[in-house]
Amino acid sequence: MWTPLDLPSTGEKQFTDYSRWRLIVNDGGRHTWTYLRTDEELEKWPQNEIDKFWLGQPTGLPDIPKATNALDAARNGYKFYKHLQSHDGHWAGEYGGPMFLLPGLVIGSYLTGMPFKQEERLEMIRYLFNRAHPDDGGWGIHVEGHSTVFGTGLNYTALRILGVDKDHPVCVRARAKLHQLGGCTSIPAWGKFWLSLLNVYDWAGNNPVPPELWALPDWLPFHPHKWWIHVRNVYIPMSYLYGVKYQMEENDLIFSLREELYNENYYKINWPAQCNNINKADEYAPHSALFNTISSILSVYELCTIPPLRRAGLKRAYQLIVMEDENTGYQTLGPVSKMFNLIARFHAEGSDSFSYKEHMLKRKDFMWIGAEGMMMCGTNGSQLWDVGFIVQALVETGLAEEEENKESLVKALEWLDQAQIRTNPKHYKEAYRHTTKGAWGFSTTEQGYTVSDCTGEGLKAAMYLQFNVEHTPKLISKERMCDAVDVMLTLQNPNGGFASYELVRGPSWLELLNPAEVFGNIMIEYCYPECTTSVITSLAIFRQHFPDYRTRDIDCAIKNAITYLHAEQQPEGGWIGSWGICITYATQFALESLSLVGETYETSERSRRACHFLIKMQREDGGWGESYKSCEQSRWIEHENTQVVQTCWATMSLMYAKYPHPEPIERAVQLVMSRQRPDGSWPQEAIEGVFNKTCAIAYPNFKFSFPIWMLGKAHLYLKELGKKKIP
Ligand code: LAN
Repeated sequence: MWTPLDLPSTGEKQFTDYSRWRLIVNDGGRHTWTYLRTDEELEKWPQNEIDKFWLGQPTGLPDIPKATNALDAARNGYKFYKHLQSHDGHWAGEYGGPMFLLPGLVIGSYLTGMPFKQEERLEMIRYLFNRAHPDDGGWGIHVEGHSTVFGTGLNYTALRILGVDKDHPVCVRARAKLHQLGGCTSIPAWGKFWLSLLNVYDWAGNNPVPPELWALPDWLPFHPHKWWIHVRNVYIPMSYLYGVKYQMEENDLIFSLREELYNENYYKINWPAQCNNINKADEYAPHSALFNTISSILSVYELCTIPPLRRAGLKRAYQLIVMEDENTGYQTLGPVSKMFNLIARFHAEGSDSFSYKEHMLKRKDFMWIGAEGMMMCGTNGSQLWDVGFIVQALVETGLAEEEENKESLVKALEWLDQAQIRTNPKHYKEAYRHTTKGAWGFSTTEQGYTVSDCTGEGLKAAMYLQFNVEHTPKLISKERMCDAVDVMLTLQNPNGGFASYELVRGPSWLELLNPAEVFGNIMIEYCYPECTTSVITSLAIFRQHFPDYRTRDIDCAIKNAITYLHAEQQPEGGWIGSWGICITYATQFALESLSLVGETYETSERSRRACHFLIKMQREDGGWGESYKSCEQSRWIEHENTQVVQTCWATMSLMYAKYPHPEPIERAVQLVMSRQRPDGSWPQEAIEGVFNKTCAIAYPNFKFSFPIWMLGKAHLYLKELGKKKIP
C-alpha cells in the first residue's frame, strides 16, 4: 500500500545510493532495474559498465590511443559501445524525454493502490526535481520544452502523491509557476482526464469520450478502428473510464490538491465552461469548429445517456482492453495506454486479479533509472531500433569483420533472431490488428506490434549479418525473410508511402477531430519518408539475394515509394521528419532511397537540391545543428549548438547522394572526431527524437551508432573520392 514517505528535507542523502542499482535484462530484452539492499548482495553482484553508464557514473573504461583517422575513430567508438551490449546481444537504453508519462505512472498507481518501492519513489522525486525548469520551476511537455500547464500541473501532482510536502521549495516554486500560468482549469484534455480520475477535477469539465463509439458499425468512416493506433489505444480505456466516471475516493491529499492546483475556489468553478479552456502556453492543435460542435452535442447526450447503449459501449471497450493486454503480455502498445488499461482492469476485476498482477509486473518495464533519477519511458525500450542501426554501421564500415568484434555481432544476430515476430496476434482481426507474422517491432516480441520501418531495419540488419559477414551462423531462414517482406508489402499505401504501424485507414478530415490539443497529426496514420525508406531499402537488399521472390511486387513497391518521396520533397530541398529532429533526419532517409534508383548528385536535380540545402546549413565548425522546434513548425530552426548526431545524419545524406566534393564531409568528420572522448564515447548532447510534432524523445544510443557509421563510411568514401578526379 502507499505508506508515508521518509523524505529527509535536503542534500544528496535524501535519495538512494546509485552504487546499489542493477539493470536486469531477460526474456527477449526486457529491462527492469532493481536495488540491492544488503551488502551480501552487493558483493555477489557487482555493478557492471552498463549499470554505471546509464546511471551516469564513471564507467572505469580505459582511455584508448587517440584516433588518427575516421575509421580509427569509429573503431574506438565501438570499443566503448561494445561494453554497453547486454549479454543477450542487444543494447539497453534510456527512452525518456516526454514529461507527461511519469505523472500517468504515479497517478495510475496511486488510484489502483499499486505501491512503489521506497527507492523507486525517491528516485522519481529526484527525477522531477532535476527536470524542473531552471528558470521557473515548472515542467513542459518534454525535457527541453518550456513550462506548460500540462507539464507543471501533472508533475506537481505526481510529486505530491510521491510524498513531497506542499511547502517543499520545489513544490512552492512549481505551484507559483502553475498559478502564474492560470492554474489547472486550463490544463489540456489529457490533463483534465488524469486529474478527473484522481478526483481533483470535475468530470463535467471534460469533453465527452463516450464508449458507445466502440459499439458503432465498423464501416463508418470515423469509426475509431480507423484512427492512428496510438490514439485509439489511448481512447479505448479512456472511453471505458469516462463511461464509468471512474473517480478516486476523496482523502486528505485530494482535498489539499483541490486547493493547490487552482487559482480559484475549487468548489465554485464552472466546470462545463472549462471543457475548451486550454492554456495558450500548451495549445498546439486548437479544436476545430467541428470538434467543438460534436462535443457540445455529446455533452447533451451525456446528461441522458441510453443505458443499454452505454452498457454495449462499455462492454466492447472492455473487450478491446482485455485483448490488447493479452496480445502484448500486458506491456500494451505504449506508456499511456499501459496505465489507463491498468485502471480499467482494476476497476472491473480488482487488485486480486491476474490482470492486476501482470500489469504490476510489466509496469517495471517502463521505469528506468538514469543519471537524473527514475523516469517513465516512451515504450518498454527501443531494443530493435538500436540493434538495427549499430549492426548496419558495423557491417558497412567493415568493423564487423574484425576479430575483436565477431562475438558481439553473433550475439546481435541471436537477438535479432528471437526478436522477429513469428505469428499473428492471439486476438487478431477482432482487435483490429494488422498482421504481425514476420515483422519486427520497435522494442520486444512480447510487445509484439508490427512497425513498418522496424521490420525494414530488422531485416536489413539480419541480412547484413547473414550475407555480408562470413563468420555468423545463419539463424534466420529464407522463409522467415520472405515473411518479413510479405508484411512490409501489406503496408504500402496507394500513394506509395509507408506509415508507422498500419495502413492509413481513416480519411484525412478525421484530423479535425483531434481532441488532444498538445499534439499534431495524431488522428490517422500518415506516410513518412523515414518509414518508407527503411522499407524500400530493405526490399532492395532482399531483392539482390532473392531475385525471384515477388519480384514484380517489390519492383513496383520501390517505384511507387519513390513517387511518394518525390512528392514530399520541400521546395528548399529537404524532407520533413516526424520521428527524429527533423529535416536533417528525414533527408538522410530520403536521399538513401533516391540513391537506390540511381538518383544521386550527378544524375538528379532533386538530389542536388537536397545537397545544396544541406551544404547551406552546414555551420562554420563543420557540423549541423537543428532544433526540436523545426518539428513543431515544419521548417528549419537552427539549434544554438552543433549536434554530433545530426552532423552524422547530414553527412550520411551527402554520401548517399554521392556528393562529389570532399571538403564538407572532411570538415564534418573533423567535428565529430573532435567531440570524441578519450575512452571512445561521445557525450550526450541535445535530444534526438520527436513524435506527434511537439514531443521530443531521447535516443541516447544514437550518439554511438551514427558517429560509428558515419565515420567509418566517410573514411571509405573519402578514399574513393580521392581516387576519382573531382570536377
Ligand atoms: C515511437 C517510437 C519509435 C517510432 C519509429 C520506429 C522511430 C518511427 O519511425 C515510427 C513510429 C515509432 C514506432 C513511434 C511511434 C510513437 C511512439 C510510440 C514513439 C515515438 C515512442 C513514444 C510514442 C508514443 C505515441 C508515446 C505515447 C504518447 C501518445 C501520444 C499516445
